[in-house]
Amino acid sequence: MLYHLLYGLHEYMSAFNVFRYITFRTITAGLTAFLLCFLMGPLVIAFMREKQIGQYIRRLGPASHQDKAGTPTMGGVLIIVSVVVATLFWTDLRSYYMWIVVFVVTCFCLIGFADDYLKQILKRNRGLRGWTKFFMQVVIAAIAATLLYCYPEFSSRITIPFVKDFSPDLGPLYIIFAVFVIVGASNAVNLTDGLDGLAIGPVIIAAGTYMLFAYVAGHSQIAQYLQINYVAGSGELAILCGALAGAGLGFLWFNAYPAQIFMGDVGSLPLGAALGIIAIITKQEILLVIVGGVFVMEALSVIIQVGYFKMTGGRRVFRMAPLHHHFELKGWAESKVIIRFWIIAILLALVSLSTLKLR
Ligand code: 57M
Repeated sequence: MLYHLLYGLHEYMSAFNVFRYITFRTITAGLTAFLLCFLMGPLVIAFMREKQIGQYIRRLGPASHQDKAGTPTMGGVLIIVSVVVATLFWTDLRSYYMWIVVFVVTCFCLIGFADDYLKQILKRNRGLRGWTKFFMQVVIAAIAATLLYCYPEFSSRITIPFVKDFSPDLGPLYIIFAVFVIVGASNAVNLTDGLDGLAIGPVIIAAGTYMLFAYVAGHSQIAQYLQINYVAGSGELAILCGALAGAGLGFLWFNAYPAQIFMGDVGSLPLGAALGIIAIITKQEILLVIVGGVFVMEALSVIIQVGYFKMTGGRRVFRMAPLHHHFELKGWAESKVIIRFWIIAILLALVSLSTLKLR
């Protein structure tokens, strides 16, 4: 909205030309989202405290987590509102891709909200049933994937990291592939969200990485120079990624150890889904396994643990899954686990960026 308003003024004053640039609008979107999150944070925390929307802590976890009982939760609302508002302020509202991402983020946020509402507000023992939640995620992801597939400018080719001249066309199978990426990413971020700042840190890093990929994929000359798939219009997603990173930093201010608020499913589900759909649109789908390597590690630890547990009738590979609990139970301090996982996320982001050259 602000983009259309302010850029429109360039006819009267040339200084307003600056709003034409994606780079400039990415910065303004990041700052807007950060400020919204940062300024609304204390109000949301106070509101959640007053309404007693505090986290229930399961007994079987590491003992240190019992001290977290009652920490306000559902802070994801703060992140998603900030991202959506900043995006609508600074992107070109005619961008088809932007609306697809906003659709996915909003719907996954509502699924997370329903789950949290049952658990945290109605104080039910469990939220939505696992399969109900999964089915809703698949339906939303399938709608988004179909809308993309039917968009004439969108290609169903996938990019294989580190491989130059091979970009297979999946045809209609691309829809199934995209659903897998979106739903997988959403649940992997949800599983990672078990220590203060553990999920939002790598989300910020991944958003920053995809901000660069969205920019280069949407720039015909740079895309041609780097020999990557050119996606006309994906540059607007750089602005959305800037908003994601900005809102993430604003939330981290309060979620940093010791956390004053948790994001809840209302935050973790849409954040993961956002990374998934952005990876798809920018044609860096498989690379998400590296960019979001921390989330993959956490999800794999659960699959291995549960699989082995069932196969052996109760034996475990890790002291506890997801992986962060394993290290906590080995005696690592919570902040050490968190910062080490962030270090891994930064290194993986650098490896991912190297694929722009190494092929
Ligand atoms: C959500 N959520 C946290 C908070 C957050 C299949 C199984 C492995 C599933 C898994 C699971 O349910 N994971 C999904 C993990 C919870 O956080 C809330 O949930 C939101 C995210 N969805 O925003 O609202 C707890 O995490 C801690 N936390 C922080 N700081 C934060 O910033 O400290 C969260 C955010 C919070 C708080 O303590 O209460 C969660 O862990 O519940 N299940 C598990 O993770 C359980 N693992 C398990 O049962 N493992 C077994 C299986 C696999 C065989 C095993 O290894 O033996 C663990 N969950 C908990 N305690 N709470 C077990 C220990």
